[in-house]
Amino acid sequence: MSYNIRTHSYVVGGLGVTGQACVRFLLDNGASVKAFDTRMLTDAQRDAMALQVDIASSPLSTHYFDGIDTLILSPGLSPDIPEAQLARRAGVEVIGDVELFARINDKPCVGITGSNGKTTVTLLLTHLLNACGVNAIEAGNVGRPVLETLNANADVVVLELSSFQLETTSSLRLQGATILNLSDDHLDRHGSLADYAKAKQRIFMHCDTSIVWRDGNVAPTKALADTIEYGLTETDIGFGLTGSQITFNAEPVLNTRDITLVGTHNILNVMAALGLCHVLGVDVKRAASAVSTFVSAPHRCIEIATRNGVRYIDDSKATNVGATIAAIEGLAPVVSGNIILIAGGDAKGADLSALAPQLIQHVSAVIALGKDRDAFVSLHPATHLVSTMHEAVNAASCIAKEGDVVLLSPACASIDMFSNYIQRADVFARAVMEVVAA
Ligand code: UMA
Ligand code: ADP
Repeated sequence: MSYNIRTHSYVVGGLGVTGQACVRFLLDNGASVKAFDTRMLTDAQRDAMALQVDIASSPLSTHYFDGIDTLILSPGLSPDIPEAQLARRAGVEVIGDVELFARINDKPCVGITGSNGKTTVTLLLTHLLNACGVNAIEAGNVGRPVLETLNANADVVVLELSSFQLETTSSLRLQGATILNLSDDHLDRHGSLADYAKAKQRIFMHCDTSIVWRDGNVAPTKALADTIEYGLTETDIGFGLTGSQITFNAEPVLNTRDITLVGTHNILNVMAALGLCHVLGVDVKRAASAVSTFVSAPHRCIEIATRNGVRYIDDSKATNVGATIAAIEGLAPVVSGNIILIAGGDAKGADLSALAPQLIQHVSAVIALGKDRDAFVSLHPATHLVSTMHEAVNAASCIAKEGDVVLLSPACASIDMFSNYIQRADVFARAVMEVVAA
């Protein structure tokens, strides 16, 4: 370990999953550390964390950063918050946990970012590598804090990286990396799509091979040693699609019938994961043979019930416009009736009008709820405004006929009405079960 933690003194900003992992790691390695959370923590929360450090709340004293070398900021805290500005004025460097990981880690890593599909590709790639005998572990935005992989028994670390994490990372070496796609998201934090894209591009700063969607808007803006392209058209180079056959350098590797995930976006996800397998020296055909045994993470276009020929689909993880477009386009070709969409929530500053073409072409009615529900009224003539998820499910089931799909794919975050997308999905599922049982 050439970067010596013991000789540095740290402040950890934010005490969620990331912050707690940082404090534990730094203490375990003999560093000097204290922490702050800009929200007022209760004694019970402090006790639950069981962290043996001094924890401050906002506002921090003017001299809080005296004698400190490094502020490790949790991804949910913007580098522009007053506490980070105070640190910078005191000459303290501001980094994230992924940067600290990058300075210490010696395992091969690959990185995955994008507006949508990160978790799917991260988990799929980890599954494929393990199926091929490579001991891989997933970490990052997917949920496991990256520092927890440093002592893990693994040959490869598969990193899901959010724009928040990339913003505070500058020396991460990656054998391969991909920006899967880019659509409006987190604009309330980044300000503009251009700045959001700039944060995502940081994944390629020290990367050997990029995996690039041929028809996307996400190629690296800097030259890399190597690139593998993929897309849904026929090609002799990289990944392509000939009929239902996925090819790699013109060789058939997988029939799309063997992909259990719904929608064409998931064919792209499979190609991206196979591209990263190739970068890691794993035979693509062998990896492809394990795709059929991958089980998707919940709340991503999963059918949860059927009643009178109406299918109810939970895509609560669709927290932005790009994901909802993918769900509608993926389902439209396989739905015999209409799609009735339940959507709305906190649009995070995004322009929802990008949804209009898919709504008009493929959706018979929109049931809108949440903070930004009114934005749907101008996008579809049959928009019904409701106040609760139960009302939404009841309204949708009254409209639905045999062959239709009731799709929860909100295009918005859930935090205006629920604690997270999982709770939103749970409330949806409960309401659906009531309708199904009635
Ligand atoms: N806090 C403050 N001030 C604030 C906001 C938060 O002090 O203004 C404190 C909260 O009181 C809390 C802590 O910060 O104690 C929460 O920190 P955090 O928001 O960074 O969340 P973590 O629990 O550390 O989880 C983070 C990621 N969360 C975010 O980026 C918002 C998790 O991604 C990730 O799984 C985890 O690190 C492990 O790496 C979640 C996420 O929503 C899934 N990511 C976004 C997304 O996918 O769209 C980017
Ligand atoms: P992320 O981790 O980037 O949020 P997930 O894999 O959790 O991505 O999927 C989030 C949402 O995006 C789900 O609704 C899913 O159906 C959709 N999705 C998955 N892959 C893609 C893709 N390649 N393009 C567009 N939407 C996608």
